[in-house]
Amino acid sequence: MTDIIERFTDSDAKTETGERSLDTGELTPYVAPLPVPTVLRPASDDVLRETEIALRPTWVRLHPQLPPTLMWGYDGQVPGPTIEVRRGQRVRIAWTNRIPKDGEYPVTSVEVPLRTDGRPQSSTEPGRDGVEPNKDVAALPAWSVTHLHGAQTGGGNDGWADNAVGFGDAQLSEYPNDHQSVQWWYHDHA
Ligand SMILES: [Cu+2]
Repeated sequence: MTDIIERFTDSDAKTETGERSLDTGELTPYVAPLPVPTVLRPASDDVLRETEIALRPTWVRLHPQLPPTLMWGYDGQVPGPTIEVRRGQRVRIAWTNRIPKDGEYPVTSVEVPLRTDGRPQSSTEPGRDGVEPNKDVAALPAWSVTHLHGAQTGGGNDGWADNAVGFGDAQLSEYPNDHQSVQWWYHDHA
């Protein structure tokens, strides 16, 4: 179950982590229902009216046996809402960055040394193997850019990885949707 935890404080997170993650072995499969995202249907009569989808930090339980994980969720949801349109229905989405400037960066980057003693590389194992996180990555501002994977779009709407959108700013993207029926996914490209 993708169970969104609201207003999860830092101390709560540490307690959860301490209680649950350390003694977690194999995860039990098929215990959580499939999460079904909410559906957005942008108005079809006015392409100029944008639909705003805001990226916000949120704590998500990815499995009942795992502690909550900090993620950036579209409209605070993981997965984000499904945008449902008809063929040829052009829409504009305002992907807005609502991640606080001083918010925690939900990515931990480490450089783990290669093992030469014959054991499997530690990159196949959970955890950091005692290595400190990369401070340069941790200090990055929480910028975002959203890419609609597979869509045919104008270059300015595509969500190139370098098109950084900072706190409070919006990435305005237009999608012509002039193609056969398909299911695509959007994701942060930062
Ligand atoms: Cu992609």
